[in-house]
Formats: sequence, structure tokens, C-alpha cells
Amino acid sequence: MTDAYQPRIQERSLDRDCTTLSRHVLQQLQSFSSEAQDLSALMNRIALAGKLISRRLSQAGIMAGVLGFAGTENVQGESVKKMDVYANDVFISVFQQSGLVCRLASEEMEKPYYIPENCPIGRYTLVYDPIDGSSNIDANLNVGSIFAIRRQEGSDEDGSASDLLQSGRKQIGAGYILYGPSTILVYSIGTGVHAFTLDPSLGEFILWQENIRVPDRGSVYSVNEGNFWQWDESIRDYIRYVHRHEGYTGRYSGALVGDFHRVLLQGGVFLYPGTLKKPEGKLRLLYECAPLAYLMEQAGGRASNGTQNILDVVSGHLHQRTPFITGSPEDVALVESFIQERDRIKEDEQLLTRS
Ligand code: P6P
Repeated sequence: MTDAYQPRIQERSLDRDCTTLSRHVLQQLQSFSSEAQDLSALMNRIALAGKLISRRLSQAGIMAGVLGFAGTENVQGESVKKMDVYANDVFISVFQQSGLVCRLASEEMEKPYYIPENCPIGRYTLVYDPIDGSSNIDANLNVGSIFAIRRQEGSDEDGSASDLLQSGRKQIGAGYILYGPSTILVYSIGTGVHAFTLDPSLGEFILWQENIRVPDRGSVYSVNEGNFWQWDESIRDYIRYVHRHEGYTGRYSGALVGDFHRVLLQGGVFLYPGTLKKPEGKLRLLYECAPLAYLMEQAGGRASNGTQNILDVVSGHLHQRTPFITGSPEDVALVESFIQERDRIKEDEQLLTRS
């Protein structure tokens, strides 16, 4: 048909504006199967959560009840900020009546939350940190949401969610939403790492970057040096090294998602090692480190607890913490080399004392 209408979708801006998150997921899966449709719809719900939280954060300065503490403590014994509670409830709400997610596990809830009407059909669990870095909110600095999608295996009759206590390799997708000067959603379902920017005029997350690759090495090292006195000697050795060699620059915002995002894009390393007060580290394995490790590996980077790939660590309980070193493969390897060196010294010392 010679006179058939030819849509001018080759026009870059129109095609870009139509590459929404849900369409992108289907493109990545190259399938319209029911599972692909489920994942597409699930990601769309996460995008809705991001929009709602982003809108609330933008009102934080002018709306009563947004800033400050909620007067309660979470399972970590941390004072809960009002935004933590709001964001946690947003993720639950967007999945009500969705038939997608049966169970949600969050930093803010001691046990997983079930959405009964979804459970017969929805075999997915969302594991998430609704607002990470909430102490930054009152200073109008960036915060983020972190999420991972896992299949719900077994009936979980006793509600112990023991099926969640499996390695990060059981994740079928992961991502984060960074609430900064713009709101960015970064995700992967195993086919690379892709980033979307929220266009408030459209109310849509629009494709910004596809197949993000972390540089093999970078200049950034991101760590809270105020903990130097609490670190193992190996980490101190690494910090002494970057202090004495040209080409390194310290960047640390105090909010994991923003610090991670910078390393993902520019290269380098983020680390939160174990400390005297928190030998297992501060960051949580299931809903902070494992999702970010999934993304970093998808982008060609690495994530380690110092001796083991984070994705291979099996969580002992929902809120388990872990030391976390992630970023460019060469920079993660450099940190690990100092840990290995100290381990060798300790072994030699033990051999000497035995002989
Ligand atoms: P510190 C925020 O409280 C958080 O959980 C992460 O977002 C961040 O990376 C880390 O803790 C900051 O901890 O001890 O450096 O203030």
C-alpha cells in the first residue's frame, strides 16, 4: 500500500519519549509472554512508587509532616523518619490489587508483609529499602530507594520467608531510584543496566542510558573516613595507599544510592567495611547490597564483602548486615589485595607463635 500512513517515529525525540520503562522491559525480554508482561507491569508499579516518593520529597520543605522523625524505631533500632514510613507504605500500596507481588520484605518491617489477594497468582517477592539515606532529607540532599525482585518459592506457610534466605543469585531483577536534581530509575533484569529519567511534564520515566558499563578503574574512592579508627588494619592500609598516590579523589554523600550511582557511572570504589562497633558492617545484605551487587556485576563491575562475592553470600536472616566493597573490577581487587596481604601476615604470625 503505497499511500499507507508512515508514522514519523524515526524522529529521535518522539521515539525516545515513547521508550517508557514498561516497553523497555518487554524489549529486553524480547517476549510478550505472561511472565514478560508480569515483569513489565511490576517495573511499572515500581516506577509509580518512585513518582509518588519523588513528589513527596519535592514537597518536603513546604508540607507539614514530611520532614523529621516519626517518633518510632525500625527493626534496626534506628529512629524512623516520616519519609521512611511514607515510602514503605507507598511500595505496599502500588502493589495492592496488582496480582503481581504477594510478599514485600523491607528494612522498615521486622517480618515480610503479605498482600493476600495477590498471593494465589503473584509469585514474586519485592525486597526493598524504601528510602535509603533518610538522614539526608532534612538537609535537602539526595536519597534513594533500592529494590530487588525474587520469585516466591514454596508456599511459605509459616511466614518465615526462609526462601528469601538464599544467595543474591536468586534475584531476577534489581534496581534503585535516585531522588536527586532529577529522579533517575536504574534497573536490570539480567540483560544489562539501563537508566531512566523522570520527565515530570510527562509523568513518565524516559530512557536515558542503555547498557551502562562501569569503567575498569576510576579515581573515586567513596568511604566514611571518620570510621578510620574502627577499621581493620587492611582497610587502613588501603586508605593510606590512596592518600599517598596521585589520581584518587574522595567522594562521600552519606547516602548509599547516590554514592553507588557515581561509582557506577564514573568508576572507582564504594566501601563500607566492618567496624569495631559493627563488625558485620552497617549495610544490609538482602535489600541494599545484594540488589546493588546484581547491578554492578551486570555493568561489568564487582561487589565483595572483602573475601567473597556478595552475590554468593547466603543471608542468615532478613536484616543481616555485611561489609560492602563495590565498583570497578580493578579498584575492588585493589582493596581485596590489602585484605589478602593482612590475612597472609596474620597466618604467618600464627605459624610463628605455633613453632
Ligand atoms: P555512615 C544511610 O544511613 C546508610 O544506610 C547508607 O545510605 C549510607 O551509605 C550509610 O548508611 C552511611 O553511614 O555511618 O557513613 O553515616
